[in-house]
Amino acid sequence: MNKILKKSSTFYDVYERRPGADKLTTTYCPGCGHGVLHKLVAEALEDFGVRDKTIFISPVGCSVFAYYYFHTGNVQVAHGRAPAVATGIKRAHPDSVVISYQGDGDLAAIGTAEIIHAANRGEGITVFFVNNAVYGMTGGQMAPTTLIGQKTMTTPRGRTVENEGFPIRMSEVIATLEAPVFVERVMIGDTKSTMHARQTVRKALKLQIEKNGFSFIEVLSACPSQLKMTPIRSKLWIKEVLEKQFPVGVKKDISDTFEGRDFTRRTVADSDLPDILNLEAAHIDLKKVAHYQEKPVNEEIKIAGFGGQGVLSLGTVLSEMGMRHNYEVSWLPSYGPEMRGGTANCSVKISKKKIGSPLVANPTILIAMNRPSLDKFENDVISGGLIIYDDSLIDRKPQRSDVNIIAIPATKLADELGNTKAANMIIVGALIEYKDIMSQQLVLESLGDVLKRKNLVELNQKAILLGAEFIKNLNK
Ligand SMILES: Cc1ncc(C[n+]2csc(CCOP(=O)(O)OP(=O)(O)O)c2C)c(N)n1
Ligand code: SF4
Repeated sequence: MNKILKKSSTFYDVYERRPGADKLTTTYCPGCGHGVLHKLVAEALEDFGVRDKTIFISPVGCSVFAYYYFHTGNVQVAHGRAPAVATGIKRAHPDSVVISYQGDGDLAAIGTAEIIHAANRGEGITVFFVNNAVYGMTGGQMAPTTLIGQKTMTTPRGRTVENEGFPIRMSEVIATLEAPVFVERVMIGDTKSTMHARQTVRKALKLQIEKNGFSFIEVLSACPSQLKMTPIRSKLWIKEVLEKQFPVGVKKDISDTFEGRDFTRRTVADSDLPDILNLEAAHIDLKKVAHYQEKPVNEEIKIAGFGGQGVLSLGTVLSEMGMRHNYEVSWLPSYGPEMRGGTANCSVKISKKKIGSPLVANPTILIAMNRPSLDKFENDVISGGLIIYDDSLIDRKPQRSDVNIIAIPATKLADELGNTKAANMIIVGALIEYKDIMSQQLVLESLGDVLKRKNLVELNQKAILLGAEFIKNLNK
């Protein structure tokens, strides 16, 4: 066993999380730049006394197992997503030190959008971008930073501009943005360049600790295994070849004038919540709804029609009213190309039981406000369910014989009332009269709290009464 001369306390003494018998060495190949950069970061975290408030984020790539080694908070994330996760963590824990540690496949290919936007927002995080010109973990495929002419597994004859475009200089790209505070490219090559990288790592971390500045450190790093070179040769290659394409140096530094940024969350005082959430309006008066508390209500409702028929607001009114009756509710709109002309629909659940998913695949109640909706959803209704359809617009009867069917000329009745748009509330009135799952009185009283356009409250109250009247007449 090799003797370890000095190991930063930021690393675990024994890598218990590493599977297998070997708990003392890392998973990195000999000569890999990741190991050296890990040491520089670990040492800085120890010296700055921030190990216990550091959260290290490792996405997919050879460094995905950083959590075996770093005795910090660790989050492993999906490929390319580290800056997005770092954003969330930093915003939730503004006093923590958040490190997004990414490879070139991760940051400059699958995760390009995440890094650009995190940088552009100036998140208070430190990004270490390991550029080894290749995908290490998966066996040496071309990365966005692979050099022209470089042979990789996916460019066996060498990368060409015509086929794969130019290598992307990420530091230069990030430096063009306004928000980043410090952007530098360094390399882990000879001792001198590694010692300079050490200073840069420290500067970047300090900038986060003291001012919450966004910094981006690109590290030219060796991947001897995939470059098919010895460790020594691969370090020379960084200096002699890789650096020609990716010149080291500071690309942007406004750390002196940057005053710092406060990521502390703005919180809302408890006393303001009722007002913000309009809780008074949503207050449940259990006395008024006592009759409904004993009923085993469990309705899954699909409401469908043309965009513009008030399909979504029909669903909103039902779910808002459901809440006022102490039911569990969910409301899920379906926006799609069909919003313009074809069928729009929404799913509403109203239940005494907790709701797992808001999706309604097999409705207990289908409200069809146009023919395409009836055609599309009729067969989904459960046996014994209910179909309510607007027979002033739909020119066919439902075919099902195992469900209850109510034909209501909602649009015609609404026209007679003076506003076609009230057809949806006529259906609400009919539904609650037929199913007796809500108090008509309470629905009428609460309508003003739910509807956005207050001048329509009276009209809609009349529509609800009209729908109920229609059902009563059916039963006579
Ligand atoms: C969504 C997704 N796509 C692809 C992969 C396969 N994959 C694993 S690591 C990797 C590339 C890693 O390369 P890089 O980010 O350069 O890190 P390195 O291994 O060189 O340190 C890829 C494509 C994956 N794990 N997840
Ligand atoms: S494959 Fe390359 S990047 Fe991955 S551990 Fe080995 S040397 Fe490092």
